[in-house]
Amino acid sequence: MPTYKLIYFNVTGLGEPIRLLLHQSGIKFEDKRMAFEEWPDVKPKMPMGQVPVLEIDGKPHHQSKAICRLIARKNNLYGANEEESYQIDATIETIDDLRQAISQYYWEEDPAFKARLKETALKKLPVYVDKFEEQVKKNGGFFVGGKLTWADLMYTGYTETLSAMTESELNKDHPELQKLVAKVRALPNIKAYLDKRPKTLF
Ligand SMILES: N[C@@H](CCC(=O)N[C@@H](CS)C(=O)NCC(=O)O)C(=O)O
Repeated sequence: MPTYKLIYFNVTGLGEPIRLLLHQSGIKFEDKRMAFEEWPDVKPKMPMGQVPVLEIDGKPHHQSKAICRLIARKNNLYGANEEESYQIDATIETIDDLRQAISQYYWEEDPAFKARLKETALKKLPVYVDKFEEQVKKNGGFFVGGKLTWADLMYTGYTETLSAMTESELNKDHPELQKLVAKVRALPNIKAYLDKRPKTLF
């Protein structure tokens, strides 16, 4: 059995979809949650100076979505055929476009630029969430193919981060998305993790 160690900060962010995928797949892993003060020492040791990084038998794997794909492919969470995998990829990239728009304004320090980025992101947000709602409704309560895939896990993982960053409930007035997230959070392995997960800012 390979050993797994996920290195990230003590937040949900880009690490959470990986944590959800590992838990859902029944893979035991060390969930290393660095304090921000540890980062200057760790950064030079990471492949591209960033996290999350998943070490598998000590070998570092970087880029969160590439890590998710690796786990999803091995654990039947990446669609039944190439077309479904494409649908999952397209969904993931769209969800991530929204995350990036929100995260860019959240972390921006220049007040004027932050306000411009925020305006753009908050215009995008309802359009995207409406589309996601339609997609889940059309696909039997999941993003793709009427069954659980890593798109559902990623969206669930990002829901907390994006709600915290925008200081609003991401899925407010979107019952299909609320049901999807509740369903994912109730999966036995995921629920067991969420019940004992450290409380964090986001
Ligand atoms: N595209 C990369 C982005 C990684 C990234 O931006 N990581 C941030 C934390 S969320 C980071 O390491 N920040 C610290 C730094 O760049 O020094 C991924 O998805 O893994």
